[in-house]
Order: sequence, then structure tokens, then C-alpha cells
Amino acid sequence: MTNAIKCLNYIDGNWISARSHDRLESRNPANSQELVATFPRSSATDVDKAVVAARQAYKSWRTVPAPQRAEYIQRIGELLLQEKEKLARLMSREMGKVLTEARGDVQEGIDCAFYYAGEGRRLFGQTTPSELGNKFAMTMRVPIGVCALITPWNFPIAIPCWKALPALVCGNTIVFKPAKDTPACGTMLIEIFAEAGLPAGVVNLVHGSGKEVGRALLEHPDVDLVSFTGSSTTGAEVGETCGRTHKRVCLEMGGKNAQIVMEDADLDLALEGALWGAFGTTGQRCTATSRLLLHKEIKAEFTTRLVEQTSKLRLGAGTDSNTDVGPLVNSTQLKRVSDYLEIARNEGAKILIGGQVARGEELKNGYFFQPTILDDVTPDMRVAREEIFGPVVSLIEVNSFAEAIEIINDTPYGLSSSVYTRDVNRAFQAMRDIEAGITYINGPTIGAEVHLPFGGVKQTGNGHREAGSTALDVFTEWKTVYVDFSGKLQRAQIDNR
Ligand code: UN1
Repeated sequence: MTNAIKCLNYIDGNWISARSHDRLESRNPANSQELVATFPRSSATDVDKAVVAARQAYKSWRTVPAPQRAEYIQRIGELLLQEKEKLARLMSREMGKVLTEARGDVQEGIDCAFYYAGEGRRLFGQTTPSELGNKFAMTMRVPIGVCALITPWNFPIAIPCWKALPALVCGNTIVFKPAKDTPACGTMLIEIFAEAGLPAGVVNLVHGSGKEVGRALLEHPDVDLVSFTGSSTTGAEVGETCGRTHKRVCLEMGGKNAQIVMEDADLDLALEGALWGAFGTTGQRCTATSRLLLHKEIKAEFTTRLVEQTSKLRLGAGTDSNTDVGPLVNSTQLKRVSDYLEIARNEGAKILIGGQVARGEELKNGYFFQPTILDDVTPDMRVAREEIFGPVVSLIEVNSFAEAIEIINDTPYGLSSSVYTRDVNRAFQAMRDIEAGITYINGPTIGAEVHLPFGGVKQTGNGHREAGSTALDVFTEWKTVYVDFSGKLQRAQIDNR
């Protein structure tokens, strides 16, 4: 057995224990007998220390020129690149995703670092003429203050980077709470931030549960902004508390993404896309394909081929290079997915393949669920409307393109969407009419790139977008500045009339 990593909090430039000496465990989901790490069970007291440090550091960090702040971000990118393999292997052990995908997750962090490092020399505002003579008008971005970043386990490097790197380049300081399932990844990321030489207090890490650490961050009067990625249920609580305590809040929540396959589609391509979208990361992406809307003319053939391809997927530990589909992250998720299968059966869906917890000597200590295809699903069923977050995809037959668009929009969510068609008119109608933050034409629902906005409509988000230049709108306020160089009082709307 490998030695478990002992994670600590990182506050004001020091690696320290929590006030309580209780520790929590992070285990390998492919083999729960393997303890990957232990981490502090922090409380409101530890959160307070971190917020105080972040507030203090903010005073000078906000005045460091952005191009200089960006040099730290550049360095973080270089260190991530150097540690890519090590981080990917740790991630695969800690949360189960297959190695190729874990490398992709780290790469997304690297891309993000180099993108936001460049932003240090942009952070553009606008200048515009004043309506008065000898007067100058402009806008500039100013930082917000102390940002609490609450992140999930499914992208343990990419998502914290999406949040932390734009926050930092904009001049904010941060308190980061990684998910309870990925404390070791969170720790290694912050080790890299520390190694990049960021001044003490600019980045702080507090481990623990949502109930204790998350809650304390939401309630803390000196936290100015909360950026949260997680379930819509928790997101609603986050939004409510931030509303009450007057914090800016950016919420990235659930999805019920669908891929439409029309009768004129390239079926080989659509099939490959469906397999990747539904079963990549064991379906544990907010962008995962959980519904396939299949035109009646191709449904039978597509389904037969999909079942055949699905039957070939190999389940196993993410660290094993033969594995296609890794475990679910923990026993709670395994139970959740199993419960949804029960719901599907009761609602009358037909299980074409899978539908069970996976058995087998190699799998017995892990949280493995068979890749599952449900047929005869109707849009009103719970499995067609609720986020499952596992390797389960529902097939829904559609008679026309118009019907496909209606059904794709018929969920409370609106993150990602996809259409496979060779008809350019349909492609443009889909871009216009699908209610989602992201639409792919002839590509699966997963695969967002860091320089474009990421986020969704309806119950998926609250109007913000992560990544790209849009993340700057999350992490800055606009300041409008007027400079009067006339040497006299000039009254707008009055003296120029
Ligand atoms: C998520 O599932 O929370 O587009 C993020 C994708 C990835 C990001 C997913 N680049 O699937």
C-alpha cells in the first residue's frame, strides 16, 4: 500500500492544520481499500483565518500591475505543464477518471493559465468622448476583493483553474475550498501556486465539508464573491445565502444535455460522439450526454450499433491503460445512479444494456456501474429530466426536427447540446432555437475550450459565464471615470444645451 498523502490547509503562506485535529479521508474509488489522502476537517474558525489573510493581502495585490500579476499565472502554467503527468496520475487515483482524460483535465488548467496570463496585458476598458469640452471619459475594470471558490471533484484541476486564474489576474485574492473527494488534487494545485511565488495570503486553501467550510464562506461578511460549481440544489442555497449577505455570486450547476441525431446525419460520426459524450468520464460531467434524441428513420440501426459498441467498453481503474470507463466517484454516487435505474424501471423505460452495479473480481472494491442505455424513454419521465451524473443515457424517438428541438428544450436545464445533421439550414436553426449555453454542430456535448464562454441558461446558471474573456466580468467591477481638464465646473445635460 502506498503511503497516504497528508493534506494541510494553506493560509497566509503557511501549510497548517485545522483548529480541530479531526481528519477526513480520500479513498481511491476504483479500490476503496486504498487510502489516497487524509485532510483536515476545517471549521468556521479556519475559514475566518483564511479570509483575514486574503483581505490583508488584497490591499497590496490589487495594486500590483496586472502584467506583473500575469507573470505568476504564466509561471503556474509552466509548473502545471512540468507536473502534468504526476497530477494526472494522482487525479486518476483520487477520483477515478481514466488517465487520458486526467491528462486532458490538467491540460485544461494549463491552457487556462496561458490564456489568462495574456489577459494581464489586456484587461481592456473603453474610452469614449464626453458630451462636454475638455473632459475625458473612460471605463476600467477593478477587482472585487476576496473571492471564495467552491469547486467539484469531477474536474479537480480544470475547474479550480477556471476560477482562480482569472480571479488572480484581475487583482482579487482567494480562499479555495476543493471538493471532499479530491483534497489531494486541490493540495497539489495550491503547492504549484505557492511555488510560483505568489505573495502570502493571495491564495488560501481550506479543506473540509460544504456544511462547515462552504457554509462559513457563504456567511462570512468579508467574502465579496462566491464562485460555485456543483448541483442545482446546493446552488440554490448558495445563491440564497449570497443574496442575503450581498455577495456577488457565480453559479455553474446541473445539466441534462442531449444529442440530436437526424436521419441525414453521418451515423458513424454521431455514434462515436454519443459514446464519448455519454460514457466519457463515466458520465460525470455537467456537459455529459444523458439523452439521445434519435430520428425514427435511423433509430433502430443507431440503437443496435450503440448497444454493440457499448458492450465493448472496458470498465476498470482509470490508471489502467486498458480501461475505457472508470468508477463513479463514491458510494453515494453509486447509490444515486442505482436509484435512478429503479426509477427508470418503475416508469417503464426498457434497459437495453447495463443497468447494474458492475461485478467482478477486479471491480469488487470499487464503485463501478455498468454503462447503461435506456430505451422507450418519454420526455416526461424523471430519467429524461433530472441529472443522473453517471454512465446512463436515455433514448428518445423523434419524428421531426421541430419535435427534436421542442424536446431538447423541455428540461429545467440548459448547459450543452448537440446536433448531428448534414443540413446547413437545420444547423443554423439549432444554433438559434436550442435553449442552452453551448451548442455543438456535428460534435458531442462535451469538449469545451478555455478561451470561449462556458455556462448555461435556465437552472444551469445565474447568467454568468466562466472561461474566456467573459470570466473577467465575473471577477471585476466596472468603474467609470470622468476627467475634467477644463478648469471650471461643467454641468452635464445643462451647460452643453
Ligand atoms: C464540467 O463538466 O463541469 O466541456 C466541465 C467539457 C469540459 C469541461 C466540463 N471541457 O466537457
